[in-house]
Amino acid sequence: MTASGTSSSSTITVICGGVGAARFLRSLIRVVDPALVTAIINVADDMVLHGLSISPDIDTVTYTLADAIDPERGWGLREETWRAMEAIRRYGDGDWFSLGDQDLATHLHRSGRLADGATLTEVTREIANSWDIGVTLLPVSNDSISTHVTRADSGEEISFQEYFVGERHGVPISSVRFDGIENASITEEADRAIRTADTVIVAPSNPIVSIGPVLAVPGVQNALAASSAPCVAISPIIGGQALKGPAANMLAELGHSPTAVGVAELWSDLIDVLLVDDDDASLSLDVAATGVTPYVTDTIMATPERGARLAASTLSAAQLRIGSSS
Ligand code: FO1
Repeated sequence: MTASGTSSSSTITVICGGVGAARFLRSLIRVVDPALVTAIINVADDMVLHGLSISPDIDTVTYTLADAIDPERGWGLREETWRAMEAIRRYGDGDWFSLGDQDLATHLHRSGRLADGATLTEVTREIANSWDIGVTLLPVSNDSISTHVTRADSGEEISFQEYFVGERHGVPISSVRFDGIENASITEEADRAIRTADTVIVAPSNPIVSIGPVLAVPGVQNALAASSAPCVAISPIIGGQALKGPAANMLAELGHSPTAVGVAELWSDLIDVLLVDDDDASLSLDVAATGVTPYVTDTIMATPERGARLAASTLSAAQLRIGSSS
């Protein structure tokens, strides 16, 4: 057994979006062997632009674990150049979504392999291996799913990236739809990783547009229901705010409480324990009232040491469920 109470060979499956999940995974592999960790990653942010297949959450996780991510932006590669984007303006093509010169190589490789008939799972494995990522990275589905949101002001439906990047997530929304989800299915690899994990963790990612589409993929709920592993989540909302991105606004706009309590309410059928930041300790009783066990700790991964402590706390929190059910 390790200091956190988990066996040194326990497998961990983490349900992931982009930046928050990537930072959590980076912290997790400071305290456990990366070979024991599988990340099931959202694909509903994916899009085709300039004919290229772009998978932002998969790439954010890959580049972060490779220590190649641009630390300020939280997406794309560090020491990036943008000459291709400057050149493409010549043709009047949109440059609202920036693809760095080195990052383009990833999209070119992925697009070529998909066109050759490879699955997104296969290409993701190839890219992760090339970057020497010890964690197993799995898209939740090989099928095309794309998040769309309805603008509350005009009623117009726009793609997630138009909302997130084009509008800088500054417009209120009234609904979210995952286009293609009905015909999508969980991959065999993701299904197995959820069913056989010793611990399932829901990363501190946007509950609506990052974790939401993963949980909505047909087969994911069945896999989670079939798992006897403890399921622990980390609240991405602290003091009514997300550390990065529109999660708090989206929760409020869609009628949920933009707090750790709102997150517990959303996932009360799924998770056993919710890690709640020290700042939100006063919400513990309300979290407990949803049927989810609150675990109050420092959830801000501002330094590698704090991240590692959060990862260790998450594994300790999983033992709470095991302890209470045995
Ligand atoms: N985010 C931006 O805010 N602006 C961009 O131009 C942008 C380009 C981009 C290119 C590749 C990639 O993998 C991610 C990119 N992101 C960009 C981030 C991304 O759109 C979002 O962070 C996620 O989809 C939300 O999780």
